[in-house]
Amino acid sequence: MCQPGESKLETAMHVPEGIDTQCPFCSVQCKMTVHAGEETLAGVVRAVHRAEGKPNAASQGRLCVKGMNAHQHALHAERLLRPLMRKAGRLVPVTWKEALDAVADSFSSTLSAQGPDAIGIYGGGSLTNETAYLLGKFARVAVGTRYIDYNGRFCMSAAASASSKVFGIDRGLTCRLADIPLAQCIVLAGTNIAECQPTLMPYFHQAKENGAYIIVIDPRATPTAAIADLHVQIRPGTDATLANAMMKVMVDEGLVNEDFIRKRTNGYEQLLTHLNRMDFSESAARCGIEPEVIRQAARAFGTVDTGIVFTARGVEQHTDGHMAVRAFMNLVLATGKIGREGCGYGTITGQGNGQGGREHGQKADQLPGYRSIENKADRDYVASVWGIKPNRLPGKGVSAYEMMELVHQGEIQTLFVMGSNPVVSSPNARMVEEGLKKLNLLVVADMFLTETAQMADIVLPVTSHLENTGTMTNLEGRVLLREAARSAPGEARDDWRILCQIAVRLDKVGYFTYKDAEHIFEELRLASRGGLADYYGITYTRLRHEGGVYWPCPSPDEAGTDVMFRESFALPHQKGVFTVVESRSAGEHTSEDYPLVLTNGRVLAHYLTGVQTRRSSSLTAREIENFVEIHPRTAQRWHIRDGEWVEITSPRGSFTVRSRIKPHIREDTIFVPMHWGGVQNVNRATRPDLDPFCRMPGFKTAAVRIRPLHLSTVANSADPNEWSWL
Ligand SMILES: Nc1nc2c(c(=O)[nH]1)N[C@H]1C(S)=C(S)[C@@H](COP(=O)(O)OP(=O)(O)OC[C@H]3O[C@@H](n4cnc5c(=O)[nH]c(N)nc54)[C@H](O)[C@@H]3O)O[C@H]1N2
Ligand SMILES: Nc1nc2c(c(=O)[nH]1)N[C@H]1C(S)=C(S)[C@@H](COP(=O)(O)OP(=O)(O)OC[C@H]3O[C@@H](n4cnc5c(=O)[nH]c(N)nc54)[C@H](O)[C@@H]3O)O[C@H]1N2
Ligand code: SF4
Ligand SMILES: [Mo]
Repeated sequence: MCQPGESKLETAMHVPEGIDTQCPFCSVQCKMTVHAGEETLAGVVRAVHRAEGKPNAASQGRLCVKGMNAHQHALHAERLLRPLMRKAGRLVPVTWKEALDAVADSFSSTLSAQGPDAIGIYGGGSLTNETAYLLGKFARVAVGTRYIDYNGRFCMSAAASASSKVFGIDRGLTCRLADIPLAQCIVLAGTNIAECQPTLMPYFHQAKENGAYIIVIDPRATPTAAIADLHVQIRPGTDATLANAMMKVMVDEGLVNEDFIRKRTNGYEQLLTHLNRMDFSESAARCGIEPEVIRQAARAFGTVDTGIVFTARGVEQHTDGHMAVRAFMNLVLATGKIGREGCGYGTITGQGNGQGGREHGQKADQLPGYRSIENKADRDYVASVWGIKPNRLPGKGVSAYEMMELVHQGEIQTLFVMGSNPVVSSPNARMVEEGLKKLNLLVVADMFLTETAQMADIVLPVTSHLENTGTMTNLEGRVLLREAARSAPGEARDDWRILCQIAVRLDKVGYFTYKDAEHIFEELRLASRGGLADYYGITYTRLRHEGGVYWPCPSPDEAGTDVMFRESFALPHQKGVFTVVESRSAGEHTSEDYPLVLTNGRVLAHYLTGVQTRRSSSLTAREIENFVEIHPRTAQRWHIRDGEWVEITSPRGSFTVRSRIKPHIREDTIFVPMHWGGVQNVNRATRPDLDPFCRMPGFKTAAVRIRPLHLSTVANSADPNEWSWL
């Protein structure tokens, strides 16, 4: 946005020639060089930039369309260049001093009137490790609140908690990307890699060339399913049942690895008892899949020597996400496909630093290095690194959505959001919006005036991926250094500096004195030392020299761990743990009023709530508005024509999108992307129910009804809001 008093010239943004950077979007973290140039169109000279992939271990030099255009949003004229403060109802530019003083004054008065737990801190998986670490320290030391959580709760909490329980440690992939071509069978469950991590596809193509059998489990025939040998078109919310049914076939047909089970695992007997009681045909019916298809999948995975199971949000974003992931982990343990080349389990992590962001203290129950805030030894250690008494560390808080509930209930009165747009990305978005309106103070640190920032009292402009330095940990657990490649536009500041400057005003200067991001990383190394996610052996010098280092890396002399669990698992008994998982559906029950299952996810060209990608002309041109994918027979049944506007309603609320009739989705299911806010926001209809183990919301199923918004329907409607989109 061109802010009042600024000329267009001041906001024009360029990059110096040939800058090296890293894509800010997904968890692959592709490296690239952005070249600056000029183009003359109709006699007008304008700046053009071109991104070129740089060789690196994960994407091997490839870029997808989002990466190729990632500089566009960073150079966009709507970048926030000055702090904004609400005065007489409007957000107006102010100096940093005024903005930060106001934040600190308000924090101080809330601290003395209501105490620290009236302040909530809400982080994100796009933040660097350094910022995520500092945000955790800021919450606990500068503010003293128990309430900190982050958007990764919506993203990977199910798989993260499952990995911790089953293997004892949570790293996205337990193997390397290089193991994919070595696998003879690959299960891709609820993961649409072709659109969400496109530069990884060649690993799977290579596996296929080597003869691998690929199973894709998805209610839709996605571009990823296009490479499948077997597409299991599952009814949403029934993955746990499916994995159990596959497990039963493997047991019944003797496809398990008895030796591995005996030596390396616990709990197999209980699992057998459970499977004996299970009705296979009933399970297949629940999943909406032919029994023979399940047998085929089980045999394909059970009869080969090497194989990998991958899950992502399709399996994980359910109220049984934690258990569904554990049911898939059973398959890996039972066949001994972990801890060696071409084998493993992996959750395809989502955001650029989805992995690192969950390791160093942004989570309600967590301290750096994946330490627990409830464990005495962990508290003592981190308190000693931070130079405080352990009893000054607050206890465990609540999950991201529960924080929004506390906001709504008035218990949290101040919210500080750094790197997230929860008004769009939270389930039951209407409740979140209502809650935020009640706050005494909402502070948002972002590059853009997001839907959440528009509601804020104070907006703090931050640097983009082109302008700040820090480390990001990709889906493989490989730590990568991304260095600032150009100076900050306008008055935008690095996130970590903003945190330090507020901490100083809260009289905590002694704990927040850093000269640069590396200085914070040096402290993070120490704070993580000896923890599960041990970064002690990693330094900026090494990262510059080696390109990236896997964690855990306990010493500067060690290479870092590529394939995990070769000898033992990270639990006290060193064994992997089988899980007895109930076979039931996690979906919301459909009814006469709400007869369809709504699931949701992503498209290739947009990223999350679209704040960044909708500001990229090349990306937004590919998808300009939201839509619903609906099967031709379902469309016919509900009188919907292709390309017309429809209203989708759940017990929580309604949203409006354009129809896209496609035969590649199940007839009982509709699919809507998550990248748009306002009336097109799918989260107006998603449900707030949480997984009891990890507090992941059940995003991926909601019972809904759909109706076309023909002109006549609208004309007859009593609700004037329905006219607004016309
Ligand atoms: N283009 C693009 N790429 C992205 C992102 C983005 O926004 N856009 N976001 C990044 C982030 S943060 C994340 S978390 C990842 C997400 O990556 P994914 O998890 O791969 O993405 P989704 O589209 O949410 O869900 C994957 C698939 O799950 C299917 N699905 C829905 N319900 C079910 C179910 O009940 N069971 C099964 N088995 N499948 C189901 C959907 O049809 C969808 O194809 O992508 C990252 N990469
Ligand atoms: N229905 C439905 N809802 C979902 C999902 C789904 O599949 N279905 N997926 C969930 C998942 S997996 C995720 S990860 C969440 C994500 O949801 P959000 O957390 O809302 O993610 P973004 O839209 O990426 O918002 C991140 C914001 O951070 C800003 N930003 C980027 N980099 C930086 C930085 O370095 N510093 C600061 N301060 N800001 C920065 C961006 O401009 C953007 O405004 O959505 C969840 N919501
Ligand atoms: S979006 Fe992901 S796959 Fe695409 S360039 Fe960026 S990091 Fe690479
Ligand atoms: Mo995510």
